[in-house]
Amino acid sequence: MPDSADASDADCLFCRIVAGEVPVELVHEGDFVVAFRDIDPQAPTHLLVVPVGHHPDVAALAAADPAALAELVAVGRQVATAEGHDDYRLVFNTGPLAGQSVFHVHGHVLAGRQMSWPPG
Ligand code: DGP
Repeated sequence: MPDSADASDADCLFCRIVAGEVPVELVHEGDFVVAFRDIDPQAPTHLLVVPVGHHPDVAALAAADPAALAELVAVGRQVATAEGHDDYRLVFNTGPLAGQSVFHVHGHVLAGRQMSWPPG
């Protein structure tokens, strides 16, 4: 799987979403980060913040392009605030055991209900 800011994987669902090949409800579209509504929301607000470049997980993104990770975190806050939420959870599932199913890094922005801890 490619791991550079310029690489796009034809088999990667989120690369296809970034390319506009799979329809989603976009809430943010920038040069480096996009955000869209999760197809299976786990909270009243459930958005995914996704870098345009293909990186398999958040650690890979941090190593390859820390500025894009900083932008992704900033956009996470921006889209939560835009939906009226000062409080939100930003989650990066990393690896199958942690619940990652799409191997193009994405932050889940969850808000609008009381969150419990520990997560399941
Ligand atoms: P994770 O399991 O952490 O890798 O999260 C992947 C998320 O992606 C999951 O919450 C569901 C979401 N998802 C999967 N396919 C699609 C899709 O085609 N459209 C949208 N909007 N979300 C998707």
